Amino acid sequence: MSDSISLIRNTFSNNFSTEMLRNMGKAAEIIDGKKIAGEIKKELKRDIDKWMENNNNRAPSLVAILVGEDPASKKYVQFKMQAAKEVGITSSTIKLDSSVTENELLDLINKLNKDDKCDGILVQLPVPDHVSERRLCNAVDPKKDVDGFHINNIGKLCSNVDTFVPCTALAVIELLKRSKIETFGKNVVVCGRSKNVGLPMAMLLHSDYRNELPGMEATVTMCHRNTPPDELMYFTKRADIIVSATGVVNLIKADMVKPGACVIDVGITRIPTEDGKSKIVGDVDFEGVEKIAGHITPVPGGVGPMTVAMLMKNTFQAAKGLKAVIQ
Ligand code: NAD
Ligand code: L34
Repeated sequence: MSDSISLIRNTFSNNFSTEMLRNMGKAAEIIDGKKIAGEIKKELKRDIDKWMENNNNRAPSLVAILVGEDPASKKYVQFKMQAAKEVGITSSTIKLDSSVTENELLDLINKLNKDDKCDGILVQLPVPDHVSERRLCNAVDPKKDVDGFHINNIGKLCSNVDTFVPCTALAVIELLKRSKIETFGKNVVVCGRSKNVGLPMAMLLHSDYRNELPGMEATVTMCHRNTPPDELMYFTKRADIIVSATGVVNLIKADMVKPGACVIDVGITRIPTEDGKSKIVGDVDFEGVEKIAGHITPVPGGVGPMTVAMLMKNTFQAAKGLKAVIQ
C-alpha cells in the first residue's frame, strides 16, 4: 500500500478499500449518456427495420400529448419526436392549450386507445393544476402505456410482473449495465421517492436475480425531503452507488461521497447564468464530486438523453405487443 493511501486510511479510519482509496484524487470516469443513447438508438433502428422487413409490419407509432407552453416540456417532446424519427418510429404531438379540460383530455386518450395505428401514448408531465395527473395516466390503455405510469403498470412493477417500466428508471439501469457498474450486494442510495422516478428506480435496484427483473441485487436506501441532512450524509457516505433524483441543486457534495462510488445525477434544474442566459444543472456538485467518485453522469448529457432512448425502446415493445423491456 502506498504511503498516501495509508495516510488517507489512517486519517479517515474508515472501511474504504484500497481500490477506493487509489481512486482518490483521480477524476471520475464520465458516463456519457448522450453517446450510450446514440448506441441504443442505432441498435433499435436496426431491430425495427428488421422487424418491419421480416413481418411486413408498419412502423411502430408514438403519440405525445403536450398541454400548455412550458418550454422544458416542449423541448423534451421535441427530443422525443426527433429520436423517433432517428429509429424509424412514426410519431406525432398533439398540442393543446393549457385551458383544455380534463374531460377533453380523457376523451382524446380514449380515442387514441381505440386507434389501431397508435402503439404508444404519452402525456407529457406536468399537466396544469386543474387536471388530475393520476386520472390521465390511468386513462391510457396499459398496453400503450410507454411511460409506465398507469397504476396497473406501477403495481405490476412492484409485484415483479413483466410490464412497461418508467423510462428514467430504465435509463439509469441501462447506464449502469453498459458502464459495467456492479450492483450485486452493493449499497445504493436513491434520493427522491416520486412515483415516476425514485420509486421505480429503487424497485429495480433491489430486484432479486433469481426470479425478478432486472435482478440488480443491491441493498437500497430511499431518502427524501424529510431525511435529515446528517442522515442523508450517513447513508450516501456508505453508498457504492448514489442515484439522485430530487431537483435540489448541489444536494450531493464531495464530502458525502465514498471514494470510487458511482454517482448518477437524474436531477434537472434550470438556473440563470452571469451573461443573463440560463443553463441546466443536476443535483450533484459535479466539480467537487468528480474528484472523488469513480464514475459520474454529467448534466446535461447524462440520464436525459437516455430517458428519451428508453422511450423508443418501450414504444417498439408496445408495437410488438410484448410487455417488458428489461432483460
Ligand atoms: P418530484 O418533485 O416528484 O420529486 C422530488 C423528490 O425529491 C421527492 O421525492 C422529494 O421527497 C425528494 N427530495 C426533495 N428534497 C430532498 C432532499 N433535500 N433530500 C432528499 N430528497 C429530497 O420530482 P421527480 O419527477 O421525481 O424528478 C426529480 C428530478 O429529476 C427533477 O429535477 C426532474 O426535473 C428530474 N428528472 C429528470 C429526468 C431525466 O430524464 N433526466 C426525468 C424525470 C425527472
Ligand atoms: N410523461 N413526462 C412524461 N414522461 C417523461 O419521461 C417525462 N420526462 C420528465 C418530464 N416529464 C415527463 C422526461 O421525458 C423529464 N424528461 C426529460 C426528457 C429529456 C431530457 C431531460 C428530461 C433531455 O433530453 N435532457 C437533455 C437536454 C436538456 C436541455 O438541454 O434542457 C440532457 O442532456 O439532460
